Amino acid sequence: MEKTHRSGFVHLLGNPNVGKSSLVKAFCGQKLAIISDRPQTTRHRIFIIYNDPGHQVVFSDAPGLIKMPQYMLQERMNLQAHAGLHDADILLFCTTAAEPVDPEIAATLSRAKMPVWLVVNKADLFGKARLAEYVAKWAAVHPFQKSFIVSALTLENIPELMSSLLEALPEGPPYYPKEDLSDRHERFFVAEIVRENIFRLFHDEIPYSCEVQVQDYKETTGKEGSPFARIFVYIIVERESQKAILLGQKGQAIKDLGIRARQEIESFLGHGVYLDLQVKVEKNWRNNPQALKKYGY
Ligand SMILES: Nc1nc2c(ncn2[C@@H]2O[C@H](COP(=O)(O)OP(=O)(O)OP(=O)(O)O)[C@@H](O)[C@H]2O)c(=O)[nH]1
Ligand SMILES: [Mg+2]
Repeated sequence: MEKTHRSGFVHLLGNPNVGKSSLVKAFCGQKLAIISDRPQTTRHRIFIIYNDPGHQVVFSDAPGLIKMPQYMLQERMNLQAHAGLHDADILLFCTTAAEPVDPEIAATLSRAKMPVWLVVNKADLFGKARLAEYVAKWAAVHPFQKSFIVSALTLENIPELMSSLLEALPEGPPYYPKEDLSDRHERFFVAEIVRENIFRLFHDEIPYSCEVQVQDYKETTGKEGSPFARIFVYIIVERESQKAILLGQKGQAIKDLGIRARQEIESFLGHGVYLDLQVKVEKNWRNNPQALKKYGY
């Protein structure tokens, strides 16, 4: 008799910066979604797929909830954050003990049709008593089916949460080919790696004003016939002053960005890369519906 196979969608909902993308990395044992120490890093909902012989979990990583959107891009990000409320098998409400217990979020959770689990992340940063108290506060406003106190950093309780997920998923065939790691292609992750490095190298509003688009991606062969890619990327900013900051004095800033991003793209793809970065100004793109559509928001 054939062994049972379980599969399903697990959506991560929560405030910005609580560690949703880091949790997906911890669940899957490898990093695909970008992570930074600043809020609003994730902009698109993406599926990251965990596979083992008996299971397929499609994790839906999404932007954090933005309470008062300041521009249209943030409104689109909120739509992405909520999208999993319609189609997930299990909803993980992700938070940390530093986040307020928010009645607005509790109301959102109460509308979810699927089981909702509480995941209190960054346990490494808080004492046991404070964590227990925090879980009790949330339990008083929402009847979570299960609660976990975890750390995506130290992996505390991550195996326990993961095995509970595997057990809870419905029986069924895989949704994606078992070798797939994501619903997104390499081009998407290449652009994300550039954006992640913009978060690391630039401050204030700069990372929030940038959109990164792969313009051309040519797979060729390098020396001795090894695979090689020539990748041309546009970084779109809203103003000339932002372009000047990205370029830096004598182009030094963009050069540093290019070196770091190329190294990471090479290790992601597993082969050599030529990376060309160009900065373009598209005034007010974050509030322009056509631009947002063009950039996939
Ligand atoms: N100490 C500690 N830091 C963590 C933990 N999990 C994530 N972080 C850090 O928290 C920051 C935010 O992590 P992300 O995974 O980007 O958070 P996110 O919820 O995906 O953020 P957005 O995409 O902006 O909504 C990063 O600096 C992570 O390294 C944890 O368990 N402990
Ligand atoms: Mg994220």
